[in-house]
Amino acid sequence: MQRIFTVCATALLSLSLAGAALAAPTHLTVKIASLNNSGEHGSATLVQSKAGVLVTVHLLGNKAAQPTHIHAGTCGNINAAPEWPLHNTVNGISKTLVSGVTISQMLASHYAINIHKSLMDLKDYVACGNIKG
Ligand SMILES: [Cu+2]
Repeated sequence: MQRIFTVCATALLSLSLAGAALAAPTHLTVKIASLNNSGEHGSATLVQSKAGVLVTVHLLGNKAAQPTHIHAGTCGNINAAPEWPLHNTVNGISKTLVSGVTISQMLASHYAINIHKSLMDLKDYVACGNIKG
């Protein structure tokens, strides 16, 4: 009886480990909301590959180059220092491969995609989106 229980428990553990591996997200969409009445908003897609996470930001209302980063924290409580730099958003698009990280790792903590008004006005935020599952 004891032996049967042990075998079943091992099988269950294996199943749940396999489930966790399958559940690792390969795609994620992040909603990006306007900040400070900028009128700029949109979304970002995160796609996992072996090389890292391909982050593509689509921002309506953006024209000139705007610094874009992933910061630790949330849009309401963000760490001012960028965690991962992304390419500037220009003509509504920023596309960057963030290497050496997984979507799961990003989701395990709080991170946000943050867009700044300009290089001269880095402290002015125009749009932000929380990376969450
Ligand atoms: Cu930033």
